[in-house]
Amino acid sequence: MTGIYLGLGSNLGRREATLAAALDALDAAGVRIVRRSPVYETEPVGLSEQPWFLNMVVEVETALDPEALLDLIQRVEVSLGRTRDRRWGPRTIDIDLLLYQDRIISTPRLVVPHPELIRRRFVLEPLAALQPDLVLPDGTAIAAALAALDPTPVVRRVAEGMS
Ligand code: A4P
Ligand code: MG
Repeated sequence: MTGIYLGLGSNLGRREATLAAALDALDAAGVRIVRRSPVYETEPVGLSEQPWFLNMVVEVETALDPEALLDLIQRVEVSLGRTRDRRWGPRTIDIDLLLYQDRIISTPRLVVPHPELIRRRFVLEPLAALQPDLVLPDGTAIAAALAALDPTPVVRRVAEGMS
């Protein structure tokens, strides 16, 4: 158990292939993918007039500190064609650093745990699928956070090989 979790999302282009390419790129850079959640198809949160996302969460092992891991994540996003235009808008790939063990970080460019994590079913469902008994550094049990969320926006598991 490494306790470092990344959230991945894609809603443009070949979404499933992009998620796979992101994991390959992380692995090639020395970030070992220890476990991966199922892939979920999710209704867009924030800006609703955009395609549905594929989302997943992975647990990784790395010697990189949180800032260096964020640098790498951003390089991988750029290498996969991510352009930053509209906040919450459509993107080929978005990779968020959700949790770095029990670290609490708040700098201008990095906030961990990811501040939206607790409010987002598209993150909590895959995270809970990987680690149902996970407790955040502030003591919040993610199972309880998930149970408290509205059923919408919709999150549904993608059948293996069907996307
Ligand atoms: N940043 C700070 N903390 C972190 C962190 N823990 N992980 C900073 C990653 N980045 C972090 O992010 C903006 C800045 O956040 C970065 O420069 C970094 O220094 P970004 O990826 O460039 O921009 P963004 O993703 O458009 O904005 P933001 O606020 O990160 O949006 P979110 O929260 O990522 O939301 N609906 C569904 N169904 N599925 C989705 O995946 N994603 C979003 C994007 C909206 N709606 C969605 C989904
Ligand atoms: Mg982001």
